[in-house]
Amino acid sequence: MATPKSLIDSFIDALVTHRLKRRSVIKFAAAAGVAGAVAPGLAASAAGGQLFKSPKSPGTCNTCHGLVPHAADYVVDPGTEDMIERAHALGIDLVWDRGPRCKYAHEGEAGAAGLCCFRCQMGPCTLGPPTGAERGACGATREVIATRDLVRRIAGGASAHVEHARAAAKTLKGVATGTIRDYAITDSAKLDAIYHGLCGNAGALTDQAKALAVAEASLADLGRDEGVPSWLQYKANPERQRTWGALGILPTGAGAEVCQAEHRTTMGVDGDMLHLATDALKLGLVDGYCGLHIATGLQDVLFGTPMMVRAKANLSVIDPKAINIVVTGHEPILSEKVVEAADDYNRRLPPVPINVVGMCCTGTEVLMRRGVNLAGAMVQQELAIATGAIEAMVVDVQCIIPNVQNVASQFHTHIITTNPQAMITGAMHVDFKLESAAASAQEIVSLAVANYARRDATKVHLPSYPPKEIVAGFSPEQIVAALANVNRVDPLRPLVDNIVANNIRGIVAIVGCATPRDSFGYQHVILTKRLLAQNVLVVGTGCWGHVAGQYGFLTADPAYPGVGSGLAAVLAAVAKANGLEALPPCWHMGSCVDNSRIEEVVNAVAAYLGVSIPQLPVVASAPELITEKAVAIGTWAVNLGLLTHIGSQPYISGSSALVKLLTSDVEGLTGGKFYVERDPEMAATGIISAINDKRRALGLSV
Ligand code: BF8
Repeated sequence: MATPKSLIDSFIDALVTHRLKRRSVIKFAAAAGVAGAVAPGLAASAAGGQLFKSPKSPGTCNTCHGLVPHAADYVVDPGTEDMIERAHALGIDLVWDRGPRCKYAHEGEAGAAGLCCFRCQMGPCTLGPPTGAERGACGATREVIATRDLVRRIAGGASAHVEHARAAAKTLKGVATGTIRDYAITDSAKLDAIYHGLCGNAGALTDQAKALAVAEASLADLGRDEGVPSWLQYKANPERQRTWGALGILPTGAGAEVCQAEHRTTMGVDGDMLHLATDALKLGLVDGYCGLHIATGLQDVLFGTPMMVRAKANLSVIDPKAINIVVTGHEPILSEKVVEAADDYNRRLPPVPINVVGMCCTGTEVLMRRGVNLAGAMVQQELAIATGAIEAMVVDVQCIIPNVQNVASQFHTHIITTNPQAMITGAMHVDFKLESAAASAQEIVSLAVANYARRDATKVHLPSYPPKEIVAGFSPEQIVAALANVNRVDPLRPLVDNIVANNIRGIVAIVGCATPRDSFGYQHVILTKRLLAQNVLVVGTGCWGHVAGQYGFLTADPAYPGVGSGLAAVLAAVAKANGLEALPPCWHMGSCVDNSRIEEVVNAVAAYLGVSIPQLPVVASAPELITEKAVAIGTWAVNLGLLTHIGSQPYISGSSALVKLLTSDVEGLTGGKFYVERDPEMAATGIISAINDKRRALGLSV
């Protein structure tokens, strides 16, 4: 017999099948008061996830699927909405449509709470409401099961950044030894700075010798079995290093730490929540200093340190009159060469030129250094293909959803994988080798050019909304250079003085993914807006940068719409000193590994004021986090001593003890803690309040 819930599901299905606009479905469900009964997958389809039940106390999965007021009606980028409608009209299901698929997570409320364990063949075990069990087959408690899985997620995220760092280090080593000839040392000054930071001042050496020493020191950090990573000693400020040492969380090499984490969390090894949680903190440091910093630093040496750059952002950067290549993933080692090969092709003035556009963090890397236009965030990959105008989507590693191949199979688009660690069933593969990088890039470009003949013009659909003009490239070097035009002798002074004077209330780093659980970019935009209005300087990285660009937060508008008067005046003064009409209200600092750049700024401000990082009016936020990498970065931020806001709990709410540890008690250890708040309006209030508290403690006005 049909239940009310199944009837509603059928109704929604019929509506979607008959191509009613998803917003109509959302509004109908909301008006009828049946939101909570809608099947989760279809709710995600209809509402981007906001039709789930209201947040409950820790221990229920709804803590990560709470109702966010007004999210359903919010349009960040009309072009994205247009393409979602278009994809649905073509019968293409998207990441917004599929939604979470764990039965126990959403009906029994255990999976999302971290209470499902797959660590051995006696299970799987589910604790909590679905089974009533409080211990697994081995006796593991809620605390142990939830913490073990959190450790594994952080280890997964850290390993992604470590492998990214390894690729950069191997490239630099090959350049230094001459085995890799398609890359070069582009930024000698940065190389020199890193060399002295890692290896000390060992006399005058050639760039090649310095590069070899830096590459080998970096690779040694990944492989070391004892001692602290040299990059941690180089980049982390002394107070933090002392704090971590006293806590016993200083890591050794990345390989050893990730391997130990896997070992500790396998069945029947570490059965103590606190002990496991210290491993989580340690892995956060592995992420920061064996992943993020190495990747950023060595990529700057190879490809240049970003400086201010103009570009455009949103799906409309895809050009229906050009051969379009999307580069997506994370490592610029590939995309830099693709951009070069496309430029070479275009220099021959072909009848149809190539238009390279970027997505995800690879897109951000080539935006920051080359001004390549941004097509969109990770969740928009399917939409880019649905334009019907993409000849090749070239992917390297991380955040490439496998469904891109399903969507591509409905068009002429080639999905081209390039990394032996990242294959996709049905996709083409070009074996990208560092030693023959230029040739591989040319092969990719040739595949795209040949594929243009297969484009079906009747399937091409681009949103009619023009791209946003953006300004990016805010490396610490660029920030200091811009401030130096205000005060050449003491460049940081204009920034610090304005913080002290409360023209800048504080700094918030908004980073990380864009979730498909809400309307695209909703939480990023609301949070950013509210903070700007309160004179908070917002810097950011990752998929936030795509949302920010598409909404207009990276547009240099001399009217500074929505920006508090104090912050607007500071931005205008810095712009004027640099001969610019305006600066963007938010400063885009790069890809997710470039969160390392944010630490550089925070360290500099702390040193200038003579205080520790936890004392600063600085907060980190990942309102829409998705990936394990984001969890690892968040843990690193807590280690730095920052209040770290996240918009959903990382599958730990089933253990109230672990929740208390990470959202409260850990502050007594590192000075930082997690703050979980799904509603961006509430999050903005909470973040401003925390900033004000820090200001008061420093004796500053609020
Ligand atoms: O590293 S922000 S969805 S693209 S994980 Fe991925 Fe998240 Fe986007 Fe870059 Ni970061």
